[in-house]
Amino acid sequence: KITLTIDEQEIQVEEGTTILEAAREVGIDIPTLCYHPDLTLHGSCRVCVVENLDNDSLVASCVTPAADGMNLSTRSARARRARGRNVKLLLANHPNDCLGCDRNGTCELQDIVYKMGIRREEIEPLEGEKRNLPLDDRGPALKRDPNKCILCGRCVRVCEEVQGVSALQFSKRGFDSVVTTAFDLPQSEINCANCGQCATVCPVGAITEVSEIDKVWHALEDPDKHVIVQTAPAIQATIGEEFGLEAGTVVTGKLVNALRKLGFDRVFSTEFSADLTIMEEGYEFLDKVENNKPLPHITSCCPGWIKYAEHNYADLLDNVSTAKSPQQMFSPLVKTYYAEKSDIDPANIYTVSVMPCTAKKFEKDREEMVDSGYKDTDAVLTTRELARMIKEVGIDFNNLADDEYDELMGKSTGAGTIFGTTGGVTEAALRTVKEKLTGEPLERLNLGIRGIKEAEVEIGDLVVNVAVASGLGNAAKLLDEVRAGNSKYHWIEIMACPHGCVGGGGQPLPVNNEKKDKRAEGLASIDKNKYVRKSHENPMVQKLYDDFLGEPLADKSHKLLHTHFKA
Ligand code: HC1
Ligand code: SF4
Repeated sequence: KITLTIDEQEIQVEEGTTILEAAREVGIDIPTLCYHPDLTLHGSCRVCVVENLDNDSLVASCVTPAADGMNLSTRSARARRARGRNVKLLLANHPNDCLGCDRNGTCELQDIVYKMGIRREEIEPLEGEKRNLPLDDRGPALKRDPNKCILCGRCVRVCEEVQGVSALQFSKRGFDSVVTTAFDLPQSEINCANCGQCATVCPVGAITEVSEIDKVWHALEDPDKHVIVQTAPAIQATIGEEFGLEAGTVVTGKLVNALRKLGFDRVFSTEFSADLTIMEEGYEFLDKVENNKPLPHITSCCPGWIKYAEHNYADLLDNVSTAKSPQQMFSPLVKTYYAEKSDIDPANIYTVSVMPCTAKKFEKDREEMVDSGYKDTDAVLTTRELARMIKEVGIDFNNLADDEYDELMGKSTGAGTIFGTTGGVTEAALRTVKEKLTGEPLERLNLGIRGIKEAEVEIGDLVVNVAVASGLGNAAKLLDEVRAGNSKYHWIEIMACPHGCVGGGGQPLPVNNEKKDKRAEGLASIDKNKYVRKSHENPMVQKLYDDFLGEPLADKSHKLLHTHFKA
């Protein structure tokens, strides 16, 4: 341990601790912008400078290690002036159109300006030329406004270090510096996975999702449209954050009630089709095992991972399940099965999904996603977008009574719920596979929550080696082994976002790993408390097979629930 003094407070910290971490340990909050707890250090924005009283110097606290005997001030006039000046210089070159910005209210720059008490008249003398760069708003999932970018590099780092995609880089120098794509191409035309991790670390409104709020209002206001909504598993443990609740607070009933109040005609759950995915994918895996087909079997429910695979691991696409994601199984069933049962013309049905994910916006626009004879999913709202709609009409979310999902496609099991966290798909699948093969229940696997996890699962005489990766950088490690022919795994689950969907690109901001852990715990608690926890026991899924689909992997299931991927 070393001893140092910060703001006249003597503290002891482990060697190697930065000044910023040391200060935070004793509750001193130094502002930061380029710093992010889950990324490597950068030290470029200089918003975290403090004064070293020993040698009258200013140091960036996020990148400077604390040293024994140091005497620092975070609040000296010199430190405050320097931080203020650095923030004002950022503002002098910023559009400052907070009122029209997606991040109004969750912007880290706005928050710092508020806390520092910076006033407009202090910025005006510094103002010079502003950037006037074109927006990249072609989507389909993400849009970039380089004029709002403060060059903190957090998006560049997450894309390279965590995702291993490197779709974004710094380009040019000085005033002309920008974060951009290769050859300045729109994000839709490059190797971007659409996972939106860049949007989750952006401190300002420079990278956000393409909004579909207007489209959804339009459908809700159209008397001829029958508007159906499905909610992804992860939403119920995260949307509460938008209304001031702790991360991981389970608000399923309030979520359903809010959607009814917004005017959706039916409120269903994607967990229903997550259970259905387990039936289809579970049988697909059993078929591969029983008939000695090539393994590992690799999951397909994450569209960010699928896009990444199409760019980087096209040679392994035959190992990837042909099962569509639960979102894309759900929507064609609405326009066929539900339409038939309810005697509604599918041409008048409008399908919306609420997803933690930006890649789902991309997925719904894939040209093959029209198996119902119509565009299967019409609109995808992120958790953040839905929260905005709820706030816009003044619904008092926290005081809503609990409501229940609609029948037919609203019932789900605990297996469907845990899809929303890394490891959940695998555990859900093996619950069903093991019971089908042996009649025995599966012990809890607990394959979450961070990085790569593996397990040996005994199913009768079989030993199934499973591996789970979240974050595309982690996925690449497993896939390189498969490619080299030295992977021992029979089953691999991949989710593009670290932690899986609880850490999705459309989730409430700001976020960090601790919050994601809590969100995952929230989902696990739902599964634990559910009476039915295995997909094959979902009565509504059984009814769907009895009344409409026939058997898993049969003709109709194949047409509506399976797909192919492009190399
Ligand atoms: Fe997910 Fe999935 S779990 S991919 O994370 O398989 O988005 O929550 O809806 O489709 O069910 C996301 C979440 C979600 C699908 C399911
Ligand atoms: Fe979307 Fe979930 Fe995949 Fe992230 S992990 S890209 S939220 S499906």
